[in-house]
Amino acid sequence: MRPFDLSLYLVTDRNPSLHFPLEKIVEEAVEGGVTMVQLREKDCTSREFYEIALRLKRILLRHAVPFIINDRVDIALACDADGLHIGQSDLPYPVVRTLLGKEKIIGLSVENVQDALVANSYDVDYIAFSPVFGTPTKTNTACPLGLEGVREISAISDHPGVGIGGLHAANIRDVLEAGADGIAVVSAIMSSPDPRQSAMQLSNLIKNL
Ligand code: TZP
Ligand code: MG
Repeated sequence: MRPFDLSLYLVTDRNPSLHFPLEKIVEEAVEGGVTMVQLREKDCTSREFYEIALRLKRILLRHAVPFIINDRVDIALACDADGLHIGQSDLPYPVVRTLLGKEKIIGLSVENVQDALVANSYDVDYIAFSPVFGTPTKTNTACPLGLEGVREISAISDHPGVGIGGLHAANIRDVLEAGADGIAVVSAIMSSPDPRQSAMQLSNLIKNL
């Protein structure tokens, strides 16, 4: 399996990317210090998803940053991504592992302690605490875990975990101190007028904790 570093994880969304094309944001973000990228597309055709995936994969290979697909096992296989991220209503983890094989990185979102206990019975590569805080970027989420939820889940989880949902420069320290191993962001980088600078600021905060 490709080694991976959860510390600053960019999850893409073209909707809040007000300023630049996706490829430019991703490239600048990795130059600014993003350690992992997940392509998350909810409103496009399979063909478009696949073509975007191939373009991002090329960029991320040059930067040696792992490339993860959200939800779609078929797209992950078709573009030979480094891994897949699934949630609680996607295909079950054991099915996804069988389809992708043991060399791929698989992440699983957990929404509560029960999900995390189930994840302990799986060889998932990481979990996501989802969501840590409420966020306009994704409104159909479970009830936000808050810092207390991150603390509770990281205390019982056997897997490394990344926080997602409403995270930005002013609150990432709290989330890491609550037990997360990394920070996943959408709008803090996708909506930034300077994605490289925003990634650098987050990266420096994380490194200097
Ligand atoms: N999953 C849980 S919250 C979320 C996803 C994809 C969106 C996070 O977006 P933002 O802009 O970083 O709050
Ligand atoms: Mg999903």
